[in-house]
Amino acid sequence: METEKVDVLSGIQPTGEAHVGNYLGALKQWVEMQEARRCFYCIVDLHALTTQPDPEALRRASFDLARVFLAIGLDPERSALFLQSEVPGHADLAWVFQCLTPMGELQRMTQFKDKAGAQQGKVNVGLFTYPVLQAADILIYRAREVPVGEDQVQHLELAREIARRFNRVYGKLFPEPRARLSRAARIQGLDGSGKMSKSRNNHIPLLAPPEEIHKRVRKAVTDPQRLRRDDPGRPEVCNVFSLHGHFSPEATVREIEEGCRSAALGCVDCKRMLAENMAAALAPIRERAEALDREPERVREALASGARRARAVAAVTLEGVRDAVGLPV
Ligand code: AQP
Repeated sequence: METEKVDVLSGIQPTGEAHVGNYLGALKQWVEMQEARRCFYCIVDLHALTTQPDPEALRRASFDLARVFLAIGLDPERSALFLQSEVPGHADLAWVFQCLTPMGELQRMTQFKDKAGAQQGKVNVGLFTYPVLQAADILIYRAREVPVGEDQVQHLELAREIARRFNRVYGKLFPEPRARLSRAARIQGLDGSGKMSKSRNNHIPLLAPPEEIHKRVRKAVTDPQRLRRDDPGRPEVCNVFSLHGHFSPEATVREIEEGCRSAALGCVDCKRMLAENMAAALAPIRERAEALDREPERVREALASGARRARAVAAVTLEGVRDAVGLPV
């Protein structure tokens, strides 16, 4: 049985199209991390069930995300790429963890409060226990590092607490995983309302063609105090400027900063430059994704081999857990 050591685990939900926030906040560093570490990356389709997606749409979104994994440069020979639901141990371990987790700890989760608030009392139990399943996703591989955006730090703290509690009650089995924040831990949405996310429709899809990137960037909110073309702007509060930092060369970023402050550069031109640079940076990813559309078997094979590796590691942990808690092994 394979018992490879897993350094890094991270996951992403197949609830629609991956966007620039997901890419800069998480996916980009997934690729960097696979250079020196053993990484497991999963598409968390069980988590997606909390939104009760149409079954066909869920299957399609899971496949599309796997295609994005390969298109951004994740290498299935190095990293295990798989669907969470293809490793049965995640849900089993989540149950054991649920029995160790006080309700009060889950009630404090800000993501739950945000999402439950919007659903006015109709919120499902899956959304409530979501962070426990997330803890199981990580701990079943005894992963030490979890690259995430800022929105996930609280969930990771809970995973650490669950690991400590399990170890205290049943004996040491789990390491405490660390969050690894990227330089782009919180990418703002284009409407300036908070983080970039699909549900707020304030995002730029990672595979958007150049025309769509231009269209979305054109509508982006900028410095609210810059009302006229001749008003000097404040780059430090401008979301378009902060995106330049991820897509434009350093020298251009400096020129934009000066141009904005002196009003020599208007928002229209600044946005056009951003859209052009973003489209150029993302073009190779979109082209690789289009090529993979013509070779879907490459995507399916990557997922199948990833799931085999993941199941092997998960089985070892689960056996240890069953033994520790008193279930037959
Ligand atoms: N705006 C963001 N900035 C930085 N990182 C982000 N991540 C998500 N949004 C941002 C990071 O992407 C990874 C995958 O997260 P996810 O599966 O939870 O994606 P998501 O949150 O479902 O994306 P959305 O668009 O925010 O979904 P909705 O709107 O449906 O809730 C994580 O590492 C996350 O931190």
